Amino acid sequence: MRSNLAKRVVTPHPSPPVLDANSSSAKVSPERFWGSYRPQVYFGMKTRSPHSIVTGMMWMRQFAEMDVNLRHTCEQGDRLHGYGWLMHDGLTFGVQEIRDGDLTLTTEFVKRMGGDHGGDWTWRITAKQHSSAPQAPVISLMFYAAADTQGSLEAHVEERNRLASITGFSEELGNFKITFRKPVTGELSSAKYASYNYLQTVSPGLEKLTEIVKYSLNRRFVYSPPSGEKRHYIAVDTYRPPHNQQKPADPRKESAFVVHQVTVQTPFQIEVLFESGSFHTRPNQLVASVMTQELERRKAEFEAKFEKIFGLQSRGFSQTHIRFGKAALSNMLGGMGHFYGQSVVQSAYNEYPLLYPPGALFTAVPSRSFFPRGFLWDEGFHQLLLSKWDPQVTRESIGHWLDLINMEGWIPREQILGDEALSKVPAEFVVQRNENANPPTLFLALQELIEQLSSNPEKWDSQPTLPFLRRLYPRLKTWFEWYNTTQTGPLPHSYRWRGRDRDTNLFLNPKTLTSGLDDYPRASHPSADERHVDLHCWMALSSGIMASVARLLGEPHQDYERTHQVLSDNNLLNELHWSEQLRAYSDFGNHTQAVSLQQEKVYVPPGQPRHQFPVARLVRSVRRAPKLQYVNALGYVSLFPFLLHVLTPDSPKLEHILRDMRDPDKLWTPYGLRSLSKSDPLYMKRNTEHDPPYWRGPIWINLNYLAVRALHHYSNVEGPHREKAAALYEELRTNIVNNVYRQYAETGYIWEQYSDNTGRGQGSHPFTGWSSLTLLIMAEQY
Ligand code: 6A9
Repeated sequence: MRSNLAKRVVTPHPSPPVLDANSSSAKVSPERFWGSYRPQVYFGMKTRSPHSIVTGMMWMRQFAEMDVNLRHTCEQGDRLHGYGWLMHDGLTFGVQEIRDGDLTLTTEFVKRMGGDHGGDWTWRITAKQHSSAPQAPVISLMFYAAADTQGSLEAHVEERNRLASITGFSEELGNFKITFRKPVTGELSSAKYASYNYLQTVSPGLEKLTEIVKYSLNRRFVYSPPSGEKRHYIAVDTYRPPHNQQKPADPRKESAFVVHQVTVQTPFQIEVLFESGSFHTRPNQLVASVMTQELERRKAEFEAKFEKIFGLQSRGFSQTHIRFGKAALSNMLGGMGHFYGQSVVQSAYNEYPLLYPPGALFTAVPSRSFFPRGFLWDEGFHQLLLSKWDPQVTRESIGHWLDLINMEGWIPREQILGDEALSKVPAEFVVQRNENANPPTLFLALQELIEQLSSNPEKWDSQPTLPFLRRLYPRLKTWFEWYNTTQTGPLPHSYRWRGRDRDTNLFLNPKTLTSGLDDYPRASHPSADERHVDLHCWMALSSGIMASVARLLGEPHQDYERTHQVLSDNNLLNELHWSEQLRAYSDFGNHTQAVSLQQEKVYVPPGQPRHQFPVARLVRSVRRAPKLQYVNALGYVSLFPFLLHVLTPDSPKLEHILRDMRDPDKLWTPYGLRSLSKSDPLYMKRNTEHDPPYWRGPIWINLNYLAVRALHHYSNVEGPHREKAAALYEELRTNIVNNVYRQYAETGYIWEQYSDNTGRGQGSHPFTGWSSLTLLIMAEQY
């Protein structure tokens, strides 16, 4: 019995998967086979396969003060002045700009369909110097192809060290050829002086590519342009593993890895072509002026579609605002990744963590540098934007996520799939526990798909939604049931997030990572007596969408309908969550406000030197015992009944909510709504000495998006608060758009959160996950 229970956490859901096993293959979906699905590198492409041949680019500056400044995976530590997609349609092309010191690299790709393996593509890299320094920088670009346990690569060298092309074969790509063209200054100019080097070796895994290149660098090469001094430069030579790495690699993982290095002075332009062997009817090569024409055509199509969908021009936005809007969309599309691997999971019935069944995930990522992987509740927000551009992307993303559900109805919250993803995560964050939820925001994205379907059922791109929902439905039911049974609270129709930190003595307020709002204040003493108002509202929303989906499919919907009605009952909500004292909605639990972090007392015997004893750490001191009561923290959580439209338009509570929102001593700032009231005792308080405030003041765009959307909603329905909502809508919308835009213009990035004090972007960057919802706010699409 016990062993059966222990297996449940890693047993897949029994219903047929939403996506056929070959749905991402070159045969079934050729136009989405190749893509920039490696958001964790500055520039690279792969196919939507479990073990794709990957291609990518590294670069470094020669003769620089800093010795080796190799760039490859997106790292905040590289301190680039900005990088990201300016245009990307998620399908056929992309244009990215990278600013590294005074160097600007433009990386463009265009795909061309043909043959049976996803067709061809061409990259064009344009390098320019930004400043007017006397010496134009000399740059090395390192283009590479690497296999991942399958497929072969063969290097073709001409003229001494110049790797002219790579030919290769893999099951999914068939035969292919990658050609490295020589650098030119412009499309019509002839070749310019360059030095060439290459590396041909094997890698034990894709996460090791940077290291292999680093350990193969040698400065014995001489750069000697016709009209200049001879200088030694750094280039790939032979790979010599560091001494401490004598461990023999797993031979099954050893895969071909080939690097082409070209060293050349700016300005220059280089093209790299991938040609599929099965493409026999290719009219010409996608290079030079043909490439330029293709790019221009794609850009024009992109512009037209962008304006048609988001209408920024017709809303009177400036050209710079429009460019920002395009970047927001393009980075979310260009941040789509395809991952494959196994989560590490644990249930109460496992002594040790287990490996989840291997699975694929096609998903957007919150941040290319800091968290280039899938996060469950982030994805619902991502798809709110992407569904406007390409609902097929949304169906495929949701399909992939729901195909990762186990027989219990649980989906791991953070998806760390494959060695590359794993290499970015500290060990203590890897294991995912099956008691733990994350807000079911995918229902928000489903709601959007359903609305598109009902508003325009004939539209070609919403037609596949109905068959999609039909396949999704058995899994969706189990997913909803999982929340509705495992996350229930102490009273009927109440809910409680699981997975709160138990080590109460170490944290000012134990975190609730599962809610997505990490350190947002909850009951000071986690217990089974808690009830959480945000989760109540998520369940009200989800049951409503379940009812709509069931109705659309002609399935029994009465139970969902009833649940939705009960959870939306404003009287019940008030009984469970309205705090008269706070005059706001609130969590309830075993709670005291009388807590603070204090230096732990360290006993030093008289006469002993102080420094021989451990440094006192901060621990929580509780001055008054907790009791069952409302938590009375005012912030995002108190807004949920409004944010998710659970309140009826005539609810008298709306008046309080709108007033608190507009109050600068509480939630209002000139840059958006802050996460926690300025008057709350935990406002901007650290949780431990190492843990700065996160959801305790700063402005987050996902919830600001919901707030603007809710204001829009309440200003469009009859009710006593309609005008107030309309006025706030205009103000809040303007504040958010202006600030996120201004920060982007000033810093080159879209950020994880914004300071409530100065509006400055902070946290990880680029963060083009939900912060990109600013575009929907500009476009007034909710
Ligand atoms: C820790 C550090 C290289 C935190 O956007 C993803 C999530 C959100 O879902 C959540 O609501 N972020 C928010 O509170 C970022 C979580 C990052 C955890 C990774 C490991 C990696 O160091």
